[in-house]
Amino acid sequence: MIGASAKLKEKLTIDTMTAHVHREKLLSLFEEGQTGVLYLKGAELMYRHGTDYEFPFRQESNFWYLTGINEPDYHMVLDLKSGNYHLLAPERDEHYAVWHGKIKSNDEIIEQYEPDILHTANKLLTVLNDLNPDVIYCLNEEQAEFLEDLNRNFNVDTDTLQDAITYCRCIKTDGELTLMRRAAEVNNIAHLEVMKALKPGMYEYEMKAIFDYHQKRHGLLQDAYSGIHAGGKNSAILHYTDNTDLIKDGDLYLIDAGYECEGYASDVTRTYPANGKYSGMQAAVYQVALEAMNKTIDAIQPGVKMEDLHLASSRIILAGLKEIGLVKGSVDDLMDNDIFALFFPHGLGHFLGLDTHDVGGYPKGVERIDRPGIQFLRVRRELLPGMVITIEPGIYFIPALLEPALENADKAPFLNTDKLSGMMDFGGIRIEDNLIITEDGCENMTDVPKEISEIESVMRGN
Ligand SMILES: [Mn+2]
Repeated sequence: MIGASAKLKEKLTIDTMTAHVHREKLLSLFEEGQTGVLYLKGAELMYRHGTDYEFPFRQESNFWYLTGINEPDYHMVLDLKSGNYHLLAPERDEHYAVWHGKIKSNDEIIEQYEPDILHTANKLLTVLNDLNPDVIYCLNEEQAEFLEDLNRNFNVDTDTLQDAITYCRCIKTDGELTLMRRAAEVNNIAHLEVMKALKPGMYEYEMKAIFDYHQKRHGLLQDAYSGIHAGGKNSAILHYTDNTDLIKDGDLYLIDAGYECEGYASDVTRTYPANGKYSGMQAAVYQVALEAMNKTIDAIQPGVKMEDLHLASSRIILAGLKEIGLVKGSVDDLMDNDIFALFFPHGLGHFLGLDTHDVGGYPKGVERIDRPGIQFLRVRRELLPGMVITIEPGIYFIPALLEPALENADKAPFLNTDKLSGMMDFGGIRIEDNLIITEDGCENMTDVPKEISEIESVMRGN
């Protein structure tokens, strides 16, 4: 562990080469001879409810992807004709230096970010007027309005650019994969430390504090999403983020958390017993979720569709629950009656990248499947090498779903009422890893114990 920590000290950034590769990739989607410019507005600082409390700055993902710049108030223009990358940097005065520190010189900005031409942001209108584009491609209506406020005569297109960048971001470049592996590597360490630390009588927020500490001491400062630290029945609340309750002996504890490395997310979930030993029913249900996990990962190949993986893992979950005696009937009948959605009501996984629920899950023209459970699946397309996805099957005992089902004449015949009515405080189990799709399967970046024997061994201190 000391060796691993030492190795992680070296700081990684989206280097200028990676941002350059991303711009070239985007430009290659436009036909030769096509004219016009691409315009992107970087993010601004955000404040809390009109006060001077600053939220930590986090660049807009598409802008970060194309520039590697994680500072506020920049703009970029890519000229399709010349291929020139114009960067517009904010003008900072001496007051800014007093409150926020040193102002970068133009030379420093050029050296760090390597634009073809650097301007100040107040020259945006002049730059665009000089380029005189027949069309300006921008990301959304808000940026279109910003441009039209500069000059009513601009011809602005909001359809093309978002699709083009989304297409690029679905297949990760080598530079991106390096950052994602680092985010995963630190997450592996933080999840293991939390697993070692858990004892009955700790509060959920103590687990969060331990998790956050291990991310931050390795230089990852921004959480990728609001982490879930859920004891007992809170583990069956899919987006539980209060993290306020006491974790008791006999409870399950579910942690779903990850940080970003230079914007690139990690998103990992584990579920284990507060007292270090799964009870009989906890172990039985956990083993079903784990089997769904392991078999899904084994089935991953380029060309496989996420919705097929989702349905296959739903079958495994139902077969396992039938084995334990929680559901009744043939797996085919259970599937036909959507019983899986009562226990596994979310999607099997999602793209991961600069956003935790990364872009591109639904290509144009592909709609969500109108069916319980799978309607929330965030990716519906064939997997291809270079995509990064999460796989996260779960089994939950959610009173809001199960109690009405036990009263429902169509669902109740498939459910073991005696057993299930005693499990409304059981909570839920989710296991989630982060995978890179490769030519012949996948690379699993997540290396946190998930077999029952491994977890119990870690929690015993062995
Ligand atoms: Mn996830």
